[in-house]
This record gives sequence, structure tokens and C-alpha cells, in this order.
Amino acid sequence: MSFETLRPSPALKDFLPIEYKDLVEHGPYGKNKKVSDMGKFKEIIEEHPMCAGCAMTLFIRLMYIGMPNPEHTIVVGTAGCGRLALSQASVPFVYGNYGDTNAVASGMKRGLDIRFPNQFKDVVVCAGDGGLVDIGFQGLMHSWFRHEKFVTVLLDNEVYGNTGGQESGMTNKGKVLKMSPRGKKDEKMDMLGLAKVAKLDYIARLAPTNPARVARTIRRSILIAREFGATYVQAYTSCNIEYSIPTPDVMKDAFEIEKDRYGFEEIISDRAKEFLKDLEAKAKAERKAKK
Ligand SMILES: Cc1ncc(C[n+]2csc(CCOP(=O)(O)OP(=O)(O)O)c2C)c(N)n1
Ligand code: SF4
Repeated sequence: MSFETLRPSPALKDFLPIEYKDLVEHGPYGKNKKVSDMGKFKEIIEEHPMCAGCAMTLFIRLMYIGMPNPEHTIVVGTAGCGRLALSQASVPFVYGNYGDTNAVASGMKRGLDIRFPNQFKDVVVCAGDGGLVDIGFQGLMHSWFRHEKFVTVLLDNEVYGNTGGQESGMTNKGKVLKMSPRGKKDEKMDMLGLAKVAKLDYIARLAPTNPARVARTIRRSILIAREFGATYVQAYTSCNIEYSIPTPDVMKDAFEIEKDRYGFEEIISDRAKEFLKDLEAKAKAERKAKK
């Protein structure tokens, strides 16, 4: 998909649904949008069947706003709550089998680079802790150690939300869940540590407490993946159902967990820092010139 394919034929324009015209004229394709303008432009994701107040949906909305070229992006997901929203977005979504996401994304990204040598095509894997850290662990690790050129976004709600509350490798030690009534025996897995061992050029951990930061993190992870290979974003996206967080307290929980054990961390390699410095300075100058 490209911006070209989204342009309606002028002769048909009057007959197209308003949502479609709105997306083409006011959506983020071909023009970056700012989080601070949310509500004033058509978002890539308009509706979803996830639980009311779920922090994962807020994160996913912000992820799409952060994409530098959504019109040239493919999202790969799998079973789990996130795909319920991801599959509703106006960015192509590929459903990998549970556990297969990073193998699917590796092949797809390599194929896209051959098919479109003159156009960046971004691939973003976005899935839960069950899908990536437990069942998809092997594929995830190999894509990292091979430095495949795509982003992995871990929607870390610290539980299997979609199937009613089993513990995952990312659940904290001792946590009692509906389907782990004795409490988890082992520690939460250190995925940031593993990402460091794999020497990824960009690694970030964050909670969705600062919307602009979420968008910037996603943007950076994609731009760096294009250039240098695998990048990793780990986001705390609480499950208010399985953790019994009252909907009005979802953001309060995010702030508390962030302060307690999920502080913002961003690890950028020296070569990626250099690359970003030039790119972000250029973007800033362009924005200034437009004003
Ligand atoms: C191969 C395979 N095994 C198991 C399942 C069943 N299943 C669907 S969603 C899910 C758990 C999802 O948990 P997670 O990946 O953490 O995402 P969340 O729903 O918490 O966002 C499981 C086990 C499946 N669809 N396919
Ligand atoms: S079950 Fe949990 S993670 Fe899934 S949509 Fe509901 S609140 Fe969100």
C-alpha cells in the first residue's frame, strides 16, 4: 500500500464514504501527525473490540501515530488481545501463527527489500508477552541475533489476557492470577537484558504515561531498524480485567508501576545515536521552515 493507492479517483470522490475521504485527506498517510493534535486528525485505528479502558489500546493508537510512514508499513501480530485492535487499523496486518511472528516478519522484510529496493517498507511485530516471550521466544531471539531489520513491540500486560489470566514469563514472581492460583514461582524474564546481549541498536522500555514519548520511541525504533537491524520496544500495557484495575484507575496504575519498576529506559548504540542526531536535526529544520 502506498499514499498513491489511497488517493481516490477525482470522478468518484463524491460517492466515496466520508470515513474514507476523511482518512485520505486528514489521515497520517504521507504526512506525519503529532500526538498533541490527537482528536484533530483521522487516526489509523478508528474502532476496536478491546475492553473499555484497556491501556493496550491507548498504546496501540500512539504506536500508529509514531510510525514515520504508515502507508509503507506492515504490522505482524498473532493471537492475543492486541490483534483485536491491530487488525482493525488502516495499515496492513499479517496474522502470524502464535509463536511465529518474528519468523514471518523476517521473511517478509527480506522479501519487501528485494521487491521494493527504492522504497523503505517498515515491518513492525506487535504482540503480547505470551506470544513473544513464551511461545514465540525462539523466533524472537533468532531475529534479534540475526539483526533482522524490523521492530519488535512487546505489549507487556504481564498475563495471558485473551485466554483468561494464565501467568507468562513476564508475570512478576509471586503474582496470583485467575489461572495461576498458587502464585508464580519464577522471576519476570529480563527481556531488556537479553536485548542488550543481542546488541540491538535500539532498546526501549516505557509505560504509556507520556503520549509524545510513546510516539517518539516508536518512530526511533522504526528508523533505526531500517538502517541497522532489529530494535525492541517493551511497553507496560496493563490488563485491567485480569489485574482487577478499575477502569478509572488504569492511568493511575500506569504512573505507579512506572515509578515503582517500569521507568523509561532508552538504550541507543553509538552509531544509531549519530544517525538519529542527523535525522532529527533535519526534521526539526524542515518543521521550522514550514512555520
Ligand atoms: C499455537 C497456539 N497456542 C495457543 C493459542 C491460544 N491463545 C490465544 S491468545 C493466547 C494468550 C495471549 O496472551 P498474550 O500473548 O500475552 O497476549 P494478551 O492477550 O495478554 O494481550 C493463547 C494462549 C493459540 N491461539 N495458538
Ligand atoms: S483482557 Fe485485558 S489486555 Fe485484553 S482487552 Fe481486556 S483489559 Fe485489555
